[in-house]
Amino acid sequence: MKKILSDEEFRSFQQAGYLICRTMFSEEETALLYKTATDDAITTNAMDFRDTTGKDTKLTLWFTPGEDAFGLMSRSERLVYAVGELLQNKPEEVCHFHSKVMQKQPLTGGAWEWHQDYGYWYKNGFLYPDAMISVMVALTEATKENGCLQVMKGSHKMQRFEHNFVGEQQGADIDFVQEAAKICELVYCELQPGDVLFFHSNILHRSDANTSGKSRWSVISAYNLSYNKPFREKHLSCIEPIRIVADSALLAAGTQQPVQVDFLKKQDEITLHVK
Ligand SMILES: O=C(O)CCC(=O)C(=O)O
Repeated sequence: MKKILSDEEFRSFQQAGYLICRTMFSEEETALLYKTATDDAITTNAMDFRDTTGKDTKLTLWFTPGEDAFGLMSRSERLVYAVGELLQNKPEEVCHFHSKVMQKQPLTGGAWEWHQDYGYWYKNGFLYPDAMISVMVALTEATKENGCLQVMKGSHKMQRFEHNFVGEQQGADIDFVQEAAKICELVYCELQPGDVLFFHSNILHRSDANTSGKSRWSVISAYNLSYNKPFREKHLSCIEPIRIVADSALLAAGTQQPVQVDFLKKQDEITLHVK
């Protein structure tokens, strides 16, 4: 079977809880994804999430991957196979929980508090954190200045911490975060367009507000293994194996397919804890 990641990359992910793969998407593919991020369907379904200082980040989230550029990206062999390798399972068992476009606007884009994705997803009734992973594809450059993702290296080996609302977001219990910070190295995951960041569902991560004049846009797909059946989640994409497509499908389809997907509405997010 096709192998996407080296043994060294696999080991690095197991130890650190994250992995950066440079230029997984070409310039042409990234331009196409960026154009799709500006599609009316994405922008009109964007929700604002306020940080504690009143700054907003825009987030558009959907569950079932479609035939549009984002659907073909998250269903591509390169991502689904890589996820299968990191979660130590067959690509046929990999399911798509949700994807989201994150837009941090110049100067006004807000911060995200320290959290674990499984801190949210636990509340949807998923039992196995090791069966879940997030994959960020950079659509613009992500730097310290424009609020790139920060991770606490190795923190995925710790437990799930309690998460509570901090403004409109949920943050991990600050006492645990402070203790974890004494032990774990803080890493700024700076990315170029087309780079991909894989991160474990239990790794502590956050991002700063965008204080620069440059936007920071990315798309994050969250994956789950089919055996990890949540008992409080109404969207079924997370347990339906992905219809994998060839890597070439993205460029072949271009922008022909409209983005017609099951977008999340803000009220649902608050009750369903899916972010
Ligand atoms: O994009 C960001 O800055 C934060 C994203 C994040 O924390 C998440 O999706 O869990």
